[in-house]
Amino acid sequence: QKNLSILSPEQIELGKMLLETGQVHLFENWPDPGVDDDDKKALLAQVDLLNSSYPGGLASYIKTARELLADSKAGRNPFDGFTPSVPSGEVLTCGDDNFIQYEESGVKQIQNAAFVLVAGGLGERLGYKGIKVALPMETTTGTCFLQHYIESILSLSKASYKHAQGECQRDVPLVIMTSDDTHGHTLQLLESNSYFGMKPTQVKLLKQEKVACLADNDARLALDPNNKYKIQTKPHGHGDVHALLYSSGLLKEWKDAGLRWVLFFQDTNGLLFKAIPAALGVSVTKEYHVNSLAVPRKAKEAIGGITKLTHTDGREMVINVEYNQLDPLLRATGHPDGDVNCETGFSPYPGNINQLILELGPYIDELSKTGGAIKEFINPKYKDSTKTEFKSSTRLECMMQDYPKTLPPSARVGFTVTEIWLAYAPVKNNPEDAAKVPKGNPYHSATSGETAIYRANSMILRKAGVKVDDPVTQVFNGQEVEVWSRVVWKPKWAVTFSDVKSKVKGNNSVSQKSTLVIKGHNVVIEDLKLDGALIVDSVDEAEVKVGGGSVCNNGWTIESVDKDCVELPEEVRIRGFKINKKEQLEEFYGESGNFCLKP
Ligand code: UGB
Repeated sequence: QKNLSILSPEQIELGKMLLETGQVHLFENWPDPGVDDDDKKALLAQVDLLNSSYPGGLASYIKTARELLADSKAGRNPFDGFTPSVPSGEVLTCGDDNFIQYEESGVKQIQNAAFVLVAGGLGERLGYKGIKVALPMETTTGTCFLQHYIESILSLSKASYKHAQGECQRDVPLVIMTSDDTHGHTLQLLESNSYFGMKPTQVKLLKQEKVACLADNDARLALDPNNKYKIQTKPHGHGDVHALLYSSGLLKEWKDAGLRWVLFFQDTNGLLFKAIPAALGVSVTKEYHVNSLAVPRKAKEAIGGITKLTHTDGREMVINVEYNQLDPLLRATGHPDGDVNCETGFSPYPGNINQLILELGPYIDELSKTGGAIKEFINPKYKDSTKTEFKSSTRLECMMQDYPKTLPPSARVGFTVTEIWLAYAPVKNNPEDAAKVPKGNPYHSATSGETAIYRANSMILRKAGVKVDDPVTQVFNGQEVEVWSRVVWKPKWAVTFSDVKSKVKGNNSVSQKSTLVIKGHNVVIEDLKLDGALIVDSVDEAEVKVGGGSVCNNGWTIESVDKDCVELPEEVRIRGFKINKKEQLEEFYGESGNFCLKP
């Protein structure tokens, strides 16, 4: 009461709301006016931010938190009444006719699409200090994830324009969701690299805010132990992306501009864009409102499983069930062994890789009802079995793949499974944790993320008719990986399997020790025998034919490094190897015309 005089009418309203929602402790022990006034105002400014950045405001946050905390204390299962079963979806095999057709229809639609990268996570599990999108995707060229993503979008849109036939060619939008942890560095990375070739107006950064922490089962907001005028906050999860897109007005803008699809993707999966065109083709063909990209998943692997859930009351949904919930759900519903591999060597539940394709119209309709709020969950760590106290404060969390949970039964929700080697190699785990992953399960480390790029590109070349040697097995940072020829190409060379197929001709071979880097747009490889390192670059106007002979040199070797060697950059240490560039044939064609690189 005494302090009302120092607060604005808006702040007084916020204060009332807090008192009505059981948050009196926030104001207890406030000194008289004149003491700490700026701190008191700062607390209410923080409350204002927490209130305005949450759909429904803080009162709604506290109400939901109380309900979920009560459920958690009572041990109530969020899947009560639901029986899981294996859903059916579209299964794609890279390079077959079906895949090529889907790719073609997907590429046509790219210019009607907007891309959304969720990159607010700091990557605690990876233990890397910088932002993850700045990490090199592979160290042969040193291209970082963000550069690869942007160049892929630019090349896909260029390929899409070819089908536009006189329609206007629009700049495909890219939204990046950041957080306080990643915003500044992401902007700096973009600005210092001229947005990697995108127009700055094409890229929008939306920053997610953290949410208030909760101190106890009554959902009392937790104060910072070192500052009684500050509420503790923590990330709310990638599910925030829906509310942010909605409140930014971008969805409406896109709809008015005639866009039809929104594609969501994560920060460190260097393979993803190899599967995007075909997956979008599936959305177009099957008219899916929601299409999740998935890969075969090893039982208990730390990615969610796509599951069909059928309720006793008849409700049905196809939804991601997180890996820590799938096993108990299966055990509780007549599968005593829980989450186990079937005869294929994989879990029958496809693994969610959080690449979602949403049809914009139905997405806006749904968000107009929900404001983008996503079903949340809470995961308090209790001090003991009485579940009365927490070890540390907790908060509500939400996941972007839970979007379909509120959809009506009429919504067309499907998924598309494709090979792991083609679509999924995230960089999430630090070397120590990766080395502990059970044999046969993916490491999801910087080591496996990079070697997966070489494997995928080599396998694609093989499918396109190139003779690529078998890989050798090597151990880096305690992880056994296949080392294939280091084949890397820029998206401007190829963004689809058909692109690759049309640019490799005749009899080509690549030995295991080789490195092949293709940077130019119109480069055709024909009758090339490669046993060493070859790097070809050109301006877009040049037509270059490479081949008709052998390239043989000492090449670029892949060499182990000690992960604890502090002199080495962190991005090298976390993969456990470096590329030693000994000898190469490197050519750049800087003007228009036809050229032949005949070794
Ligand atoms: N992210 C944000 O942008 N904001 C946040 O608050 C948190 C994260 P993680 P997670 O593909 O392997 C997901 O931490 O959440 C971004 C799926 O839930 O890497 O443990 C962050 O920057 C799971 O079903 O993953 O697991 C990153 O880009 C499975 O699909 C992205 O969100 C798993 O990913 C994911 O964050 C996977």
